[in-house]
Amino acid sequence: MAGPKNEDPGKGDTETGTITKTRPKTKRPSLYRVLLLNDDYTPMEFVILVLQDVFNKSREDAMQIMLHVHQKGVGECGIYPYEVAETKVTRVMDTARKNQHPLQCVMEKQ
Ligand code: TYC
Repeated sequence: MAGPKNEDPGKGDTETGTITKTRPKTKRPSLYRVLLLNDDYTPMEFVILVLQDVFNKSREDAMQIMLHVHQKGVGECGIYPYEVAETKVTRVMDTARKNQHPLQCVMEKQ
């Protein structure tokens, strides 16, 4: 065959064909769902106030979430980065214990 081969037409000597993409080295925080569990003893009004105070819900949203938990057994209060979720769970559990209610709040990785 006559003449030099051109295996990579249109590209210069330094082009390897490898695509490298630079990314900012930021990690997205994992998110956690904060859940409220139903029980037979915690007053509905207490749950509504907790949802307003800890989760910044409107009275209407708090009422809906409380009723959902009351009927279904469990319900979502919000989704947050780990430390925010942990703080909210602690606030709920602390205020429930201080008021001698058995209300339970848990978090789970989303
Ligand atoms: N089931 C409770 C009652 O009838 C109300 C309640 C709702 C309790 C939601 C806990 O997470 C809860 N008083």
